[in-house]
Amino acid sequence: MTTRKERKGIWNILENGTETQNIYISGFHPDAQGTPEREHLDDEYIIIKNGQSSSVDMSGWTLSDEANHVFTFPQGFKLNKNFEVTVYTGHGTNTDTELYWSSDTPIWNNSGDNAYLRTPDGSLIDREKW
Ligand SMILES: [Ca+2]
Ligand SMILES: [Ca+2]
Repeated sequence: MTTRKERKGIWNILENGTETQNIYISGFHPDAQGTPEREHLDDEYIIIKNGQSSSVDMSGWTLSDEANHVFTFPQGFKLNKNFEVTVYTGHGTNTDTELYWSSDTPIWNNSGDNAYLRTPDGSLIDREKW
């Protein structure tokens, strides 16, 4: 089951003065179907939405879990306005809307975890807890 949410009017003022609005974790799917889970990591993912009115350059942003496994967004990655990007735990070819952590083991604990979205300077943009 994927849980989705919508948010409006959330503003974050980053330490470098950049204002971001409505960039958030819009969905999460920690429990990949099939066993063992490590062989189905294309079904373990986090979705991030850019709900603001302009694209955002996410070069160097990070997505991390409670155990501090860290995924760094590739240099030059831009998320277009009103688009979502899905970050899969497993391996694959990155596109504008799909990124791959390239992990060989699960990242997101099925029973409970935290997902943190941060800018390169460490500012917390969003946290999703389940
Ligand atoms: Ca999992
Ligand atoms: Ca974890």
